Amino acid sequence: MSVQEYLDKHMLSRKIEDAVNAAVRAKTSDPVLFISNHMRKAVPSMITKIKARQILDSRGIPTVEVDLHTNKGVFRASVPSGDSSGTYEAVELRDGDKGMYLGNSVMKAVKNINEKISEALIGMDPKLQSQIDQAMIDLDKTEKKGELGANAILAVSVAACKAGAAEKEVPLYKHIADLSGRTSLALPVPAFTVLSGGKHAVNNLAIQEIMIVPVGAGRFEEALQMGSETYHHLKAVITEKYGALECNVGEDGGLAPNISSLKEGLDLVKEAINRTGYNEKIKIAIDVAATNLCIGTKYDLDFKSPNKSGQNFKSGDDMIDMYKELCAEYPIISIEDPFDREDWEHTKYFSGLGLCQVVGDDLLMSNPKRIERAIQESACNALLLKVNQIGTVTEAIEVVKLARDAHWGVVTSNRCGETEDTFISDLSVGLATGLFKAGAPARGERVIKYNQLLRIEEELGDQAVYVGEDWKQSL
Ligand code: 2PG
Ligand code: MG
Repeated sequence: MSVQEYLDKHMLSRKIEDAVNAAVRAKTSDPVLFISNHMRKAVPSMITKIKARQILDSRGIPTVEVDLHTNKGVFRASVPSGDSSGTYEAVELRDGDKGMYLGNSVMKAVKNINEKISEALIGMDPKLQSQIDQAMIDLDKTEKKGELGANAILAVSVAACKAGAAEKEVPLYKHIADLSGRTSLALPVPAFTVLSGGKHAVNNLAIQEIMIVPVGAGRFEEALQMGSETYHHLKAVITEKYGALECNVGEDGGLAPNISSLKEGLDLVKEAINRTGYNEKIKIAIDVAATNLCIGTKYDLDFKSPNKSGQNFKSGDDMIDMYKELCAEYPIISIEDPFDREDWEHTKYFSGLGLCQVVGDDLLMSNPKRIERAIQESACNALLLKVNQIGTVTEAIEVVKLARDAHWGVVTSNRCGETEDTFISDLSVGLATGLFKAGAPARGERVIKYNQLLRIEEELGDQAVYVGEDWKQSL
């Protein structure tokens, strides 16, 4: 659109004249400020430009970043990426040209934003999140966003959400709460990954994450302190037991000593918690990511060992026995993906035992159809929300509603490949999800999300509510 067309479309020449006359009538001492304030109200809110680029994520792998311009400013968003991906997940568009970033570049997704998506969204009101998201879904026309790329669509969706908040002059978490029809906000309980294994770390531990969950903290700030102190105590415990060389970290910042059993890891974490003195206030959560261990109908707890002996294969029933024992011995409150994503029977059975919260990550892939099935079959009782598996802010809000209507818990999650974006922190507060996992309380791309929650808690002041012991069924 040319400048003249833009002015004509919004009758701006006339509005500028009105603003000048109003300034003269008001005898203002600062006519420029007066006229610009006047015009800000007169000019309809709209997206004026969208510019995407390729940046690197925390693993050094390309991802998409976008700058979305409106009359209020420039709003930036970037998208994460993870190890787990599956048939039901929205498509992450990668170029596949082995000569560029080993096939991982995302220039097609960038081009889709700079051309097709820009053309469709320029002129739209950034406050109208669902219309913006729908416009991209319509443009894509595929079920899993494979045409434009969910990485392209999500970057724009998140940037638009930030622009919408600015347009309304409210904090992002408040705008998100409004979009979902909520009035109450809550600071989630963080689940800090302190020990890493699985595909996230180079050690023999098959299980992906052992997390500490400070449910007994009074405020988020206190929870963060508990997380950080436990992490550092754990480093000391590992150093004493195995030597400092065992203190390398995994992709999400969790410590990654070369242990091979879950029990060994849990003992280390238990010892670290004991040293903090917080004891009962800190519980434990696990992400088994069992799809990665599954071979046929068996689970290989040695799946990373170079000399696989086949001695450590477990059946689904053996896994259930193992979880039963661990839940009796350690303060485990939540287990994520205890079985393969297609092993509905064992997941369902284990969930029915009611030993702890059972979270569906790879099981659900944040996909509404999978979630509906899991609700119907009572296969699990919590959703792991990964926004990039679904692809738009609107759809993320919808799946959280689905989970909440079923009285499930919700865990807002990061990905192993993260960026400097803190959107999920605001999302978690706006949707009052009970738990929030963003990796270790260390490493920039992880702490940036926890630090944002600190700021939100400070900003909310007396109004801040830390979910604490109510983590399971947040407000
Ligand atoms: C998970 C996530 C985050 P990834 O399994 O919960 O830890 O991992 O991003 O590799 O899917
Ligand atoms: Mg997981």
